[in-house]
Amino acid sequence: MRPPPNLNTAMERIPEAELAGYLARVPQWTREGIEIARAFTFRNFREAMGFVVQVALLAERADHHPDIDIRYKQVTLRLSTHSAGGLTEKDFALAQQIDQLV
Ligand code: H2B
Repeated sequence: MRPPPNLNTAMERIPEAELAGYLARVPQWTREGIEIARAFTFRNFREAMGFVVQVALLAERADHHPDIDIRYKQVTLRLSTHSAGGLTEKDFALAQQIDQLV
């Protein structure tokens, strides 16, 4: 079976001057240094975990994995491209897909 096309694609860090444009596409995410982060609050733990599972499926499909902090019904996601040491298009693409889940 052929791997998804984004596998093994070298991702380059987005230059500082271009970051504002990318951030404008995901206004609910906050830049925190070399990461972008967003906190989500659900009605209960069950709904929070349902969301986390959906994020996990997206992450596997993209071969790109957010840091996930689960605290009862609040989930905080942090995205960064470890291999690039900062933010790449992969982070913003996944953030947009995650935004569509809620
Ligand atoms: N997730 C994130 N956030 N950054 C990465 O650099 C990364 C990843 N690398 N998920 C992937 C997996 C890499 O380890 C595999 C081998 O493609």
